[in-house]
Amino acid sequence: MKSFDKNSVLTAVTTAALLVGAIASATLISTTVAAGDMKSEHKHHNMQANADMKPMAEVVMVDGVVKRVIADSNQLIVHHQPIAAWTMAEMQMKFNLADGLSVADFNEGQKIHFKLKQENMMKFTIIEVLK
Ligand SMILES: [Cu+2]
Repeated sequence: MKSFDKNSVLTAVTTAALLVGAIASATLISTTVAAGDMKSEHKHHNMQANADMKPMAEVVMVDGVVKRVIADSNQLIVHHQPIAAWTMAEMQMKFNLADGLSVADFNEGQKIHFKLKQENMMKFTIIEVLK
């Protein structure tokens, strides 16, 4: 009866152990990222090559009502409807206006249907308004 070659058995065991280790690390990393808040949105994008999670949309269509116009910083306080793609409930938030959009064109109480872009560090910018 032919016995196992001890070296190849050892190699196989070592390889298996390394594989398990690599998978465990990968799992740990994705769990850590997923547990982070929305600030890690861009990390999700960078990791999407080997991740099976759905990448978060950067630009979404949103409905909302202008609650306040902040002329000094060209920003709007908007009460927006739920944003499913970002798992965000309806709420009031401060949004920046992209170049070409001016607070002068908005009024408190105005209903808007707009394209909202999310950038890293929770920066939200209205990039287009479709009335
Ligand atoms: Cu929000």
